[in-house]
Amino acid sequence: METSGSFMGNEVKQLDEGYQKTYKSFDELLPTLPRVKGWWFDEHVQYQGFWLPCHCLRGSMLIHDHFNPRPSDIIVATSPKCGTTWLRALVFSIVNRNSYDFTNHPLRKANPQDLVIFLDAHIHGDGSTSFIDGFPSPRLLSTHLPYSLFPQRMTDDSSACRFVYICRDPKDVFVSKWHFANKLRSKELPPLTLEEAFDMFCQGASHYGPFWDHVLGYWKASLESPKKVLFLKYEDVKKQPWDCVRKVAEFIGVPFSQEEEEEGIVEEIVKLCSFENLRNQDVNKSESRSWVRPVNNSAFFRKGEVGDWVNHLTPQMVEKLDQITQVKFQGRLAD
Ligand code: PAP
Repeated sequence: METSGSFMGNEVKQLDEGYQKTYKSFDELLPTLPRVKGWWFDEHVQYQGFWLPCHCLRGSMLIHDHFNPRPSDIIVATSPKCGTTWLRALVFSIVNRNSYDFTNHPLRKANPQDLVIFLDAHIHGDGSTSFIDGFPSPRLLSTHLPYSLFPQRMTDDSSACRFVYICRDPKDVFVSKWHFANKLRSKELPPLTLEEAFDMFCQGASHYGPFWDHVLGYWKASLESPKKVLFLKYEDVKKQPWDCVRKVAEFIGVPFSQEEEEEGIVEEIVKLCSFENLRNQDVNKSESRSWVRPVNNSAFFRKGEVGDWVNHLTPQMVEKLDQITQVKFQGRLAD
């Protein structure tokens, strides 16, 4: 992975002074940070309490220094494997419900990951984030960055850009992440064992981990600034997807009208974005991938169930994870 003074092999000298300053800070900071082995191709470095892949630290610094938020921005956020694919699909179809016919919808032709771009890694070939400035409003973006790493101009109540966050039972997150890691891992490496991954997850050394601190950051923000951060749980969305769709629409300022309710638009959106429907679209069965997303589209649709951990974790693992969760959350996320 390139770091010093270049991006994707291109010199960043043509970028303006502000960008060059950020690249310089990144280059100087990187060797000083604690490191652990990544779950697939990269190392993770510890930055302000969180373990980030190196290229996502660079993304975070570029966003911090150069991203121009708009009041209409909607940022879909998770700790990895909590379900942005689903949430991206839901938010995209809620916002664009008047633009597309449900039978010929973009979600039938593109993976949700390509319709709502991943902010942390999606940097233009010249090394800048300025192309995002050209997106039409409302911009739908996605991130795994912890809330505390966003600049104040994005988290201030007055800045008005909004975050929709989804969390999930850490036992299911861990199992999902372990499967995903083994799909992404280079064939030259031995598979990541469940035990090895479990130890890293418990120690917080996983993508954007510790998982619990990530969740708590957004959860606290949602209490302090309920108009800025909407906090959802995967399990609740599974149980009552219609309620969630209405809640998200209201939160982002586009509630469903009486007429839309009567026409069954909420049900259409839930059906369109369901696991079974998305997984069965040709585009999501394909091997299509990109450099931002070096894994087949199909890898984002594994089981889509609540509680699959029972099929993978030993009673000792369950006890340990539950104990960590209890200590970290102290019942704070209970309904
Ligand atoms: P991330 O973007 O937050 O990293 P993502 O990759 O979307 O998360 O999460 C993947 C999980 O969401 C997978 O869970 P699993 O491994 O337990 O199966 C994936 O199957 C599930 N998922 C993807 N799409 C949907 C959907 N439409 N409804 C429910 N679950 C979904």
